[in-house]
Amino acid sequence: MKIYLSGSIRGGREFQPIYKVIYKNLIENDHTVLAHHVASENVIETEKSLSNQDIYTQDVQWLKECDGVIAEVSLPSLGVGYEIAYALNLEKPVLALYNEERNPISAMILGNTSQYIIIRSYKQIEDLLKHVSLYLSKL
Ligand code: 6IA
Repeated sequence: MKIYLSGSIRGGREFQPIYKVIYKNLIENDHTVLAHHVASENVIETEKSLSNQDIYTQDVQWLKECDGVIAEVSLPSLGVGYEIAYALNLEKPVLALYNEERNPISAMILGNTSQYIIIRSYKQIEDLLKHVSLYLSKL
């Protein structure tokens, strides 16, 4: 499956190690990860040469191509929120994950009634990976 991995970049990089865990899990299970740069330690450095418009155009193309979106929403990020809304409008299944100690998460996510979004909290990495695995098994 082609999975779009959505996580905060300019909204803060505190959760990058978590994005990397999700990325590695997806690769180990033979999925293709689109927008994998969110998992990279050096995204801000390595993507410096891209314009904002290049980034937007590429990411929207990947959202159209993907089979589903896994979004880590513990940090408030305009880009992640935008990507979730964009994917839901395309009727792509979205899994939104957040660390349960990071409340409050936006009501626009927690209160979202779309049939295409699943919202799950996690405490440990093991819980997060269980949510990922269950989501993927239903795609
Ligand atoms: O608002 P944010 O930057 O936190 O939005 C993060 C989301 O937007 C991610 O899920 C990405 O898919 C997308 N995004 C934002 N910035 C980039 C980027 N380079 N490259 C690819 N996707 C991005 C940013 C580099 C820049 C800081 C020099």
